[in-house]
Amino acid sequence: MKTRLSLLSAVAAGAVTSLSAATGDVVMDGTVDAAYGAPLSIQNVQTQFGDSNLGQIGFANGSELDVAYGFIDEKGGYLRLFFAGNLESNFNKLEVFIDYKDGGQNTLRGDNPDVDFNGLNRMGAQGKAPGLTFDEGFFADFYVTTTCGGDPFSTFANTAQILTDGGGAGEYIGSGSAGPRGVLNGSNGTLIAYNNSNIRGVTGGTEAASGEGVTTGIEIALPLSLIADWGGGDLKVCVFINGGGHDFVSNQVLGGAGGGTGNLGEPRLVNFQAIFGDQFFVVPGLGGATCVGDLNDDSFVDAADLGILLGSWGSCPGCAADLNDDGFVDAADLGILLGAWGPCQ
Ligand SMILES: [Ca+2]
Ligand SMILES: [Ca+2]
Ligand SMILES: [Ca+2]
Ligand SMILES: [Ca+2]
Repeated sequence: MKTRLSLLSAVAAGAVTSLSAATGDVVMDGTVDAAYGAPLSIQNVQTQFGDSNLGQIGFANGSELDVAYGFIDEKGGYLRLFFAGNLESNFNKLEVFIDYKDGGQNTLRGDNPDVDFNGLNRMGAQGKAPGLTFDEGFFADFYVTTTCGGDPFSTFANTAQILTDGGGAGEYIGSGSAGPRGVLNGSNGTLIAYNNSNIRGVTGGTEAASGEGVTTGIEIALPLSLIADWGGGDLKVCVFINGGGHDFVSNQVLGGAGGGTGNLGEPRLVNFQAIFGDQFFVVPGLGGATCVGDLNDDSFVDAADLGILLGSWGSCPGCAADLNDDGFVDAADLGILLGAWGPCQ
């Protein structure tokens, strides 16, 4: 009996291994996989957008962002992101902004691609309203938004480039449902899986709290080909939950906005620089080869990097050569580069 049982479990284990290996050790199902590793950010405030208690993989009656995970899946060719929590099935929006290269927008412009009924531009500059502003040093380059609702339960998603000077490409990528059979298989290769069954995590309110321990939510696989010109460095991600018209920012942001923070409201007036801490988290890039001052990623800090730094001299917010992130490429950055001269350690 014992032999038969271990044979059976060996077969079962083999089946599971081959299944998950085919998708880079990650199963798209809205449940966090071991491959995601440790959390990159954990919610630190209760939700003011409802505390879901339905426990269904589709319908949810509240929205919260409890934990963020992410990694570069080189084998699968994806940037993988996982947001544990819930997205209320009333067409609330999960807004994901990625800063993965030089340039982009620190404050959202009003002339970005028209996606999701112009929802991206609903957050951008208009008239005297400046537009949603990210933390210092965060210059968004790409946008993913997903939403859910209806009966039967359905999910939808859009993506857009965020270019320094506006414009660019954006598109509606398709719809799906909940669980492993409902994966949204986007027209641009993006995969999105939902499991809305969490009834734990943070509760309703505005007090300090912890989203630790939640393992279900929204799972996104973004083809690396979509993040054009990514150089292999670290990626910053700002994620938050917004109202159904992209028109009312909740207090659910990662990195968390902190205890005592209520809903942030009008997106065009949201300024994450005015909120304590980083309202973004970092997904580590490839390898450990990136070192401070190695601007061309060849594992040496040398004349080639010096040339890049001198070529960016002056006011250059968001530039890679702005090594101390103060918006200027100047003698301070030159000093850092010279201090790191030689092979990366
Ligand atoms: Ca999964
Ligand atoms: Ca950028
Ligand atoms: Ca909860
Ligand atoms: Ca901040």
